[in-house]
Amino acid sequence: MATANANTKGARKKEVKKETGLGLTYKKNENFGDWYSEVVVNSEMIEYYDISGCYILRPWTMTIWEVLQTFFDAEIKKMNIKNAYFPLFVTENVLQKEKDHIEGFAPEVAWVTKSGQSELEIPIAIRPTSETVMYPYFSKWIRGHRDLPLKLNQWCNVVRWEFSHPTPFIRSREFLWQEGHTAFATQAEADQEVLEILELYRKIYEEFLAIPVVKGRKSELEKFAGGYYTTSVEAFIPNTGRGIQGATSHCLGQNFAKMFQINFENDKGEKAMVWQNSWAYSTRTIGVMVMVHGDDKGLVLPPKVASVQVIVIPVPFKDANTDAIFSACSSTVQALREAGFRAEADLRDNYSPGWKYSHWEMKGVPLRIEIGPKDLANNQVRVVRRDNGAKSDIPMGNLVEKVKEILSSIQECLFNAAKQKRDACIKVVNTWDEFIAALNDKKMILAPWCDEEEVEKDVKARTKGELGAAKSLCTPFDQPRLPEGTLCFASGKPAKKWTYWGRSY
Ligand code: 87F
Repeated sequence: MATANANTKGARKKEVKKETGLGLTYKKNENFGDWYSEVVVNSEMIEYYDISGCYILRPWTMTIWEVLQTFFDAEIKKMNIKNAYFPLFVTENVLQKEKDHIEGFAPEVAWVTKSGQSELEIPIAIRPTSETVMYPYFSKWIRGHRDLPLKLNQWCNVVRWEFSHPTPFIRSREFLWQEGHTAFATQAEADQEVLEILELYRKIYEEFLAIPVVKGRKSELEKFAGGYYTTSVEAFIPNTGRGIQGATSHCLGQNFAKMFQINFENDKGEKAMVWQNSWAYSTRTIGVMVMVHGDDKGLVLPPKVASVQVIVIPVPFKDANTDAIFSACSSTVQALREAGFRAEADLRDNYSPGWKYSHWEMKGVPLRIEIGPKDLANNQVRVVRRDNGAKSDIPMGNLVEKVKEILSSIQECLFNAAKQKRDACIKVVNTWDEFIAALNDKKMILAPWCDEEEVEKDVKARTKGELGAAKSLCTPFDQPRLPEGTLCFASGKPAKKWTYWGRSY
């Protein structure tokens, strides 16, 4: 009986999907990979393209990117960082200048070898990152200490010809990012900027995308090989049990200054080398947001980044006054827009209210307002939250105030829910056996570590397998107390620090 019932329910659900094109085939907890692909396409964020690893970013995506861009761009301008734009192409000669560090990356570099039918005399690379593009000009532009600091940022695309499984936003062959490149007279100034930028990245994740992150330092093995030290914000995807590097802020030290001869005359008249940083966040941020907040109805957008924060839907009923309902919807949108919200009405007459509910739920709009005859008569609107489905009626007179309250509550609830889930995935371990058990249990593992490169290599080797090896994610700045005599979980030597470990993207 129960089975038959479930079957009819299933059949009905499929029918609805066929009729309306709405609803997801996959469940987040059952088939995460397919669920993710379905969500990014059905929510109209992404369209697949006929080159593997390349995706069309549709307006629903780009408006999110623009919100993050507007915030970050204003913040770095306050820090007196200027925007510039350098070319997409780089010659082999210049790219090879960085050969020590480019070595590992070389297979990912894409080349232009032809124009029309004729071979180029020298092939030209497409930037995978812009150190080699920019730093020859840093060398030219920096002469004396008065030319410092030089602080540039560019908003651009980069190409990395990945061979591992491509995933929209998370691992694509072309992506959008900002890359900041700065040069200072002293290490102290560089050190300070690394942390200031990292704090902006934390804000992007926690305050805009409602995703908890850990700030910390990368191990020697995981840092940018060309740099001096790397800091990052690390997020976690509970469904896959994988950590994900959210953004990085590097102190490059004087390595590139040596390579590219970026020298200056200091205030004592001596020749000195600059200290450099580089830092970036990319459209990957958006993928992490989809993975963390999405549910079986589709995308869930935090209000602060949602292209549409409030969708207003008319609910006409039989012989009720349809015109009055539609005009109430329009004036509601107008009032919300005047108050600074991103609001829209869906007044299309070829879709039912029910279809519209599902459609905007799929697209993750944080708040839905329904206006029907009863609401009109009572001078109120019905509001429904996307995050928890909670419904309430609010008097028209309190509209703006209430919507403001509810949106900030949604923003807060999304962060708290994500944090609770993430925290439930954190496992503190002390021994190798506990480590392996936690790894199999898809945890983000905090373990005491001796901080030796060979030991990290050994951890990788010992955990190699189908799901990929475990590696260090970061050493959190916020360190729990390390009792004296604590031993490394992997080597048994004295531990120096607590470090996060896990599988990762
Ligand atoms: C792929 C191909 C060639 C990463 C690559 O993180 C070179 C590279 O240098 C490469 N993938 N990297 C490291 C990028 C380091 C650094 N660049 C500026 C950043 C922040 C922005």
